[in-house]
Amino acid sequence: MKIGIVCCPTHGGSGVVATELGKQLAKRGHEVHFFSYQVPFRLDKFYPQLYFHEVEVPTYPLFKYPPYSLALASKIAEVVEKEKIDIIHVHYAVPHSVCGNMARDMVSSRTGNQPKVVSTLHGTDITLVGNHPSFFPITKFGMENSDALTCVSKDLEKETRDIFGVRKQISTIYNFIDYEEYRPIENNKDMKIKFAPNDEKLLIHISNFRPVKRVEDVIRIFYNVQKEVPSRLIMVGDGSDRIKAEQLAKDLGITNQIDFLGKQDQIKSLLSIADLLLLPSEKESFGLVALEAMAYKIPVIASQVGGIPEVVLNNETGFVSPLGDINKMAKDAIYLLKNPEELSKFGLAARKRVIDKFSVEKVIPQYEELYIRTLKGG
Ligand code: GMT
Repeated sequence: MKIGIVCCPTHGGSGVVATELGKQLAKRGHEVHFFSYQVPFRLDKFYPQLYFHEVEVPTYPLFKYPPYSLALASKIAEVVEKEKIDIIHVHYAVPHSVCGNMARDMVSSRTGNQPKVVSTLHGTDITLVGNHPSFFPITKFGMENSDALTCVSKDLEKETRDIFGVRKQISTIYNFIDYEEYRPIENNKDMKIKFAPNDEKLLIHISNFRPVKRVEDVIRIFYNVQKEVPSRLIMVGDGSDRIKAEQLAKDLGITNQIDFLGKQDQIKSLLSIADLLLLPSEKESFGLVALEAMAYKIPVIASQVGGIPEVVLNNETGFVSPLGDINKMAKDAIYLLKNPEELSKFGLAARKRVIDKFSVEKVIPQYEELYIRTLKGG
């Protein structure tokens, strides 16, 4: 098949999933065309069968806000017509669903060909951005006029129905990971020593540091943990709440035990040395970072929100707790860190769960089947 993929190119789960999907589809012999305003950061080398189309947005003094969505729709239509693309697969509903619809309708009115639009909803496009009154009607329109809709968890599927009253079929297709690529590195001592010179336990948090990630909870959990277990914390990412997290660490007197690394393209080597992932988010439709950690045999301490319990099995691959229950999260973390056998049992179960349920082999065929069904009009 010839597949167009539209996504956000920056750090963030939806762009990562879209890019990894494109790479896997190309590996399986499909021709894949990416559309965005810059090369997605995970398209880090040359892949045969894979093309990138940059969307250029001209500025003009009349426009306070350059119309990216129009430029995107035009670019998709131009390339879809020229390359005879079958499927336009957009990731993140805002503004991509409606751009995909516009492009499809432009191609169809010019050529009579009818490419199909698949929209994958990722989370904040439904729960935070898309349901803002400014975007609600167009997000709903974009979804209802897509030829197929997918969500990354059952919980997000329910939220989409509850918030938008979407009645058409929605398929839940879970996020996935190439577990061969994300595999624990034994003996990564040189790396570990940089962060834990005295062989302390290492906790890690990776996110965009937006309010929804509750990074101050991460610091508070760690504060309780380090009182009981010699440990250090690695904070990866950047965003509006980083400053609050840094200030809190200072107020609690634990700055020396925390490394704020900022945004990192390569998280694999960091995951390979961590013992636990902290993910106390307020909302999380899936929690891709939990999957990445679990592939590295890292148990996850998370809040029981959104799609997280579909990924992290409580008391098996980690612990999920009521939102904001810092004391319980710290207690669970301490329990695992003080019991090496439990820690490694949870770690093994975590990687097994990734292989059993969220592997490339399990998930990519679900997208291929959906494309085929959609092309047949089903
Ligand atoms: O919140 C983020 O980390 C970014 C956001 C995005 O759209 O890039 O992530 C959303 O999509 C990811 C990939 O499907 C999910 O794993 C995240 O859980 C989801 N974020 C939220 O729902 C808050």
